[in-house]
Amino acid sequence: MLTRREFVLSMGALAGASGALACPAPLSNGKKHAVLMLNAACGNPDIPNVFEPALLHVDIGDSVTFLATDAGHNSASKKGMIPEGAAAWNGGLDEELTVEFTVPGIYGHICLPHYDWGMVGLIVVGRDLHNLQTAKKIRHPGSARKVFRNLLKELENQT
Ligand SMILES: [Cu+2]
Repeated sequence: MLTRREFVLSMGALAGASGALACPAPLSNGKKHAVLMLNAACGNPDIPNVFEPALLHVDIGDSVTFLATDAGHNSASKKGMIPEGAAAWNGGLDEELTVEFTVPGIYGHICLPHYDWGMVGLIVVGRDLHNLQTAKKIRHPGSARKVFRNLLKELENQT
C-alpha cells in the first residue's frame, strides 16, 4: 500500500518519464485514482488540451487527484453536472487537487481555460447514472458540446 505522497510521486514520475504523448499505465491504485491534465492527448498530439482519462469510473469513497502534468490547466466541477448533495470543486491553475467522491452519480468537470476547446471529463461514482438525463441537458460552448456528448454516449454504451 502506497502513501498518498508516494502514489502521487509515482504518478508524476510515470507521466514525466513517458512524456505527455505516451499513454500511461492505468492511473488507479486501489481507492486512489489520478487524472492527468495534458497539453495533448495521450497517443494523439493532434488533440490539444485533455484530461486523461476523460471518462473514469470509481467506487463510492474513492478519491481522484488531478495532476498538473502539463502547465496551464485546472479542474472544476461543472454546474448542473454533479449529483444533488455533492460538493462542487474549483481547483486553481496548476493545482494538484484531490477530490473525494462520497455521493454516487455522474460528475462532469472542466478545465476553465480550455472549456471552449473541449477540455472536459466525466467521473462516474458507483456506476450510478441517476443524473444522466440532467447532465445531458446542460449546454456547453465550442468543442465542449461535442466532447461531453461523446463522453455521455460512451457512458451509455457501456451499460
Ligand atoms: Cu486546460
